[in-house]
Amino acid sequence: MSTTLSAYLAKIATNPKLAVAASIVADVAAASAELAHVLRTAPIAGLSGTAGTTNVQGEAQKPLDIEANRIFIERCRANPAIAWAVSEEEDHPIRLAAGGTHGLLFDPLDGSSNLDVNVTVGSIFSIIPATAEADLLQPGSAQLAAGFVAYGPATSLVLTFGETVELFVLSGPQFELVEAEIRIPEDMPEFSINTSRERFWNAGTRRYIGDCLAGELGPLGQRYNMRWVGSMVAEVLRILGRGGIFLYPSDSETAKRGGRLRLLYEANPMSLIVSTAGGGATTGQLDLLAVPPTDIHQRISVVLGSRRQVDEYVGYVAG
Ligand code: FDP
Repeated sequence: MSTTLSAYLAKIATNPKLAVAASIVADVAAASAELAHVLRTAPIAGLSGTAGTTNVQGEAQKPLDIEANRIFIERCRANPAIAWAVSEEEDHPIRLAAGGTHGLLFDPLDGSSNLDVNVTVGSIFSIIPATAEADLLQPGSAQLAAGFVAYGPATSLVLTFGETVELFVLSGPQFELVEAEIRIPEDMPEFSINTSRERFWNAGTRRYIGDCLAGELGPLGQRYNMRWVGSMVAEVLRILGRGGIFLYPSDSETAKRGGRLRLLYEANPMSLIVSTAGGGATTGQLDLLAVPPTDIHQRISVVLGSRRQVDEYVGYVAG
């Protein structure tokens, strides 16, 4: 018999430390189910192209970025436990319930440059204990739950409360459990990096990818395959299913901003998921989950995937 997300969350909620986080996950899942429908019909509804506005990151917003953000925030407002919402699309944290105890940090629509070509996009979220605004700046190890939704051929929800990682798929109005206790396979020689940035890479990244490309004739002794969807949710979903390594390291062009990907609502939730599934997540130097944030929109170097490959990469960066 299948397990619904609601039944799964009801079980999680019997742990008093996670009961509130479970209720927030239910709201995120409802927002995602609504967004999945909006995405499927967006070209018919005229929600394509760009909106003519930019977000705090200076990136062009699309009508769907704005709509996804609206859907998420509307759901957040309905939950009295959410004191703060942080969104990629909002310059500042949004103050929600006065008596709230938790923060929800999210990227409502990640990989949105893929929208025009009908390739997988996603939502990424992180739930932390937070009453005061300053509580939003906690390292990833403080997360109570994290997850992402990939809107692809199926709408997949990957979820962790820090003990195990589960995969749910949207079926009609509800998510159903498809795979429990996911472990990242170790033996997939597959890397994922935007190689058009090679001239900006640091020496360690250059040597590591060079050795991947050398295949069975190089020091890594294996023939590597490459994948780059340009949508982090799709890359992480693939790694959870078959292993490999994903890299968006800080490079000479992005270094002044800290990197490309956002720490609080991209790197941290993905790192909790990957680490809980037995993988590794690093900046190259530091465990990603240990990085103390200084800004809600902080960017960071991200390398994650199968433990052995991530450890290998760290060795290359260390020289
Ligand atoms: P996007 O800007 O389209 O939202 O979050 C940033 C992100 O997508 C990731 O999903 C993706 O992995 C990366 O940027 C794609 O970067 P490139 O533009 O360098 O391909």
